[in-house]
Formats: sequence, structure tokens, C-alpha cells
Amino acid sequence: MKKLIFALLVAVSVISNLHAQIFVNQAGYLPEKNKVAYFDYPADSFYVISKLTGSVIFKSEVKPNRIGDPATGKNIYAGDFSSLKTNGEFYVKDSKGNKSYNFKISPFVFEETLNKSLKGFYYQRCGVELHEKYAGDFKHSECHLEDGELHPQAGAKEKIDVTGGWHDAGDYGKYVVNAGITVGTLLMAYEMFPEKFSADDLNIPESGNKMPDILDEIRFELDWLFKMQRMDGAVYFKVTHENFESFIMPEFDKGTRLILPVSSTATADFASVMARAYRVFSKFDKSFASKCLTSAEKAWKYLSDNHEIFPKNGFKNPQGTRTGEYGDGNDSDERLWAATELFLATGNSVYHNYFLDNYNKPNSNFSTMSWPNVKPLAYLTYIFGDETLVNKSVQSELKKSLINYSNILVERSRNDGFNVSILPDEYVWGSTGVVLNTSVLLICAHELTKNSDYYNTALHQFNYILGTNVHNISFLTGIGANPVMNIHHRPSGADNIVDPVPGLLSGGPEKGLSDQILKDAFTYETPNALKFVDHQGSYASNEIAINWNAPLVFVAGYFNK
Ligand code: 9MR
Ligand code: ZN
Repeated sequence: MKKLIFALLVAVSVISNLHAQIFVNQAGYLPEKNKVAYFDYPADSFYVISKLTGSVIFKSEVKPNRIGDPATGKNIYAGDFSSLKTNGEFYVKDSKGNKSYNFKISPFVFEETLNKSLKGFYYQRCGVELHEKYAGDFKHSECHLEDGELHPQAGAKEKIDVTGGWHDAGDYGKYVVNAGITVGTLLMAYEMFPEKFSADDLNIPESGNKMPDILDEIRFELDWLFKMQRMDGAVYFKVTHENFESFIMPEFDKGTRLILPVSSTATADFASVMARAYRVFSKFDKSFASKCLTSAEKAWKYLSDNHEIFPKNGFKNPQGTRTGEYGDGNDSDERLWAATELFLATGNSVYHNYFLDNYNKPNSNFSTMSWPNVKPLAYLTYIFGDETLVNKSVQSELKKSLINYSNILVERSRNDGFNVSILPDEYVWGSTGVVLNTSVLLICAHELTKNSDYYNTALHQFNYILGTNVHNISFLTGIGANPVMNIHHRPSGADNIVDPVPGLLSGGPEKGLSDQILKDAFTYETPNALKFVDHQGSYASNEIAINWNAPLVFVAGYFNK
């Protein structure tokens, strides 16, 4: 029966794909900025209609944007309504009566997206009760209080308190490597734009404590990370059961979870975020900040005493463990990032020399950051780092490198039907995160140059996330008229509430068809951007994860006026 219903659902969605669709950012548009509606058919003209009065307030032509779009396999058309600056609620219509979802135009359209995506981290908190006062219907009692015990490969049997921190994703595991890029990205958002992330009223337990809520939320994770550091400075890899949990609420997921062996990637990511946290938290809490720096330096000391990657060839799940591996056989980018953050935190030439000796191995080309590739984060820190500390010529070399890469991203966006700045073969697991990280890079390039191409391209990526994608869906729960509903997220699946937990970002299309739902729905020949199903079972295309939410917070905060 289930199979039949699913087949029917797929059939219906295939048929509805034959229907003419109009795609908009379902959250909305900023009055003074670019606005584009997309069409998957050649409409001759389009109208923007006021939802309130039903009257036409703007009319223009639809033009081909990309015929034979490689990412979607479709012909995609676009209608520009950037010159419409009137505040209000609208929809786009064609002469045959096809309509888009409603959207708003206002300087505040992205405030809810920012607040929800940040609050999404609160809902991922482990080891504490999510009280109704903050979590509403999504409340639940304390979970995973028995974390954890050393896995035999991590040392002699011993209980260590590693409670707290965020659940990584749709599962309840806690992984240091992924925490690293997540916290690093959130700290970068705050460090670059403190005025945009100053809110202290998100209704989390720490709201109103005079520390911005983004920092309170980060601190919640840092407090867990401290516990993951061994006495000698090395950092444990993860805390999980041997297998992924079933779809139960976290407080019912009982038993002692295991702490997996230390790794150099975990240790270096730890050092990076702790050094960065030292800089950011110094203004708020000196003793907390110095605790961060001390543990960062301890981690670095261990790394410099052990300069080969550990475990050998990178972390691998021991036999019997099947949870996330975050496997990475190259720790040079993680070490580089740690040295960069420690240098900017301390001014110490030992770290600077490490950076100068290694930053251009094998070259200083930019790329899009991801959990196994944090080199771009090191570069960004150096680019925006204290002018009095850095080597000016290296800094300008890296700025040029960022601008070169941003020009490539702009070009890719121009060639894409929905103006997405990733290539068709970049729809990997977590492709929404890839898209958003290109947006972060473009925002950084815009900060350096004030070139509006970078700004507009960064905004296109955000639009894609919130609706201008071939699925006509908002990949963020709780935002837009047609958001993802069936995310692979254990609390959302187990809580008996129709709506998923809000503020969580689906991973989006996954070219590898790495789960059965995707395999049943598509073939490898299907264009990559189509390979997504809003189905709880599709962990490869519809799971959520903290490392995808983090660049979303960065981007939403940046565009929020
Ligand atoms: O984000 C990770 C992706 O890059 C990998 O391809 C995938 C398979 O190894 O794992 C993803 O991370 C998952 C992690 O292993 C466990 N928690 C859920 C994460 C998101 O799906
Ligand atoms: Zn938990």
C-alpha cells in the first residue's frame, strides 16, 4: 500500500511538473534590490498582482533565461521586476491564469528567515529540556544524559561527560568535524557583521542576557566541544551509538553512547573555532574567552607534536559502527585554518609562519568551503584579518584569488536556468549548503569590492533556497507558502505534529541517488537538480544538518536590512 501511494505521489508530481510553473522567492524581495520570477514555459508576458486589491501593479516581458538548462534539463525563462519597489504582498501571473506563490516586498522580508534559521540551532540542543516557553509545541525533555563512554579503540573503558551540544542533523549524533565548520561559519557571520546579528530576543533561554543570541547559541556548542578535548590536547571525533537511531524522540533514545577516537581533523577544527571564539567572546566574557584560547593552543601543541594525519589515512568507523564518518584523508586544510585563526587571535609569528609556509600548497586558488575543505575559511580569515598583523602582499594575493573565483561563480550563475552558481555536477549530498556557501563567498567579494554583480549573484542563491528552484519549494522548514514538510529529522518525524520543526534546511538535490527513495524516483540520467524528494526516507536529499543551516544564517542575516 505504502509503495502504491508513493508511486502515485511521484506520478502526480511528474504530471504537475507538466503544468506551467512560476517560481519566486516565497519569503519575498527587498524593495531596492533585484527581483526575478522564473518560468518553465515560454510565457509571453507576466503581471505582478497585489494580493490585497487583485489589481495589476506591474507588467513586463518574459525572456529565455536558459534553453536546455543542464542542471534541470528544462527550458527556463525569466521575468525581471526589479523596478517594482512598492511594499506589500503580491503574486506573479501570466495571461493564461498561471500563478506563483504569494510573496512580500519589504525591507523586512528576511527577518523571519534569519530568526527561524538561528532558532533552528536551539531546537537541535542536546542534553537539556526544550521547555515549552521557548520551544512551544516542539518541546521535549532532556536527552542523552548518559553521553558517553570511550569506545575500545579510543582508550581503556571510561565514562566521560560529553553531554550537551547540538544534534548534528536528522540523527542524534554529535560530530566534532561538522561542529567545526558550523561554529566557524557562525562566528565569521558575527565577526564580519556584528550589527546584523545583535538580536538578543529570539526567545531562547539566554535571551535578554546582553549577549547576542547567536553567541549564546554558539557558546552552547563550545561548552560541549571543551568536553571533547582530551587532557593532552587532542580532540575526540564523535559521540554516537553504533547505529543510527530509529525515529523516536531524543529523550527515548536511551543508553550510553560511545566516544570515538581522536583525529587530527577534529583537533584542528577545534583549535580553529576556539581561537576564533577567543577573539569574538573577548568583548563579552574575558574568562570564557581565555578558556577558549587555552584549549585552542593546547590542541595546536598536540598537532605540532603529531604532524602526520591521525588516525592514519583519516578517521574511519571502527567495525560495528555505522553512523556518519565525515571521512577526510587530508588534514592540511584543517591545520592551515587552525594556524590562521590562532595567528589572528594572538599575533604569534609561529602561527603566521606556519600559514605563510603552507597557504599556497599546492596553490592559492579559492574553492567553495565544505566540511572536508576548510581552506577557504582560513583564506577568508586572513583576508579580513587585522591589517596591522597580516602580510599585505599575501593578503592581496588572496583577495585577488577570491575575486577570480567570484567571477567564475557569477559566470556559472549566468549560465544556469535559475541563476544558481554551482555546476550541474555539484549537486552533492547537502547541495543547498554548497549553494549557500557560494553565496557567502560572493558576499565576502562584495564586501571587498562593492561590485553589485557579486551582491546580485549572492542574492540569487538565497532566492533559490527559498523558492526559485525547479521544485518550486522553500528548502527551509516554516518559511514560504510551499516549504519542505517531510524532512529526514527524527524529532519532526516522531513528535506527532504535522509541521516539521521550523528553521531547518533540507540538504536538497543529491546527484548520487544515495538512498532508496531517490533510487526509486529517478535514474542516474535524470538531470541532477531534479534528484530531490520531500520524503522523510530520503536522507540523501531531505535530511537537515547544522553545517547547512550555518551559511543560511550568514546569508539571511546579511540580506536582512
Ligand atoms: O554531509 C555529509 C555528506 O557530505 C556525506 O556525503 C554524507 C555521507 O557520508 O554524510 C553527510 O553527513 C551526515 C553525517 O554523516 C551524519 N549525520 C547526518 C549528516 C547529514 O546527512
Ligand atoms: Zn540529545
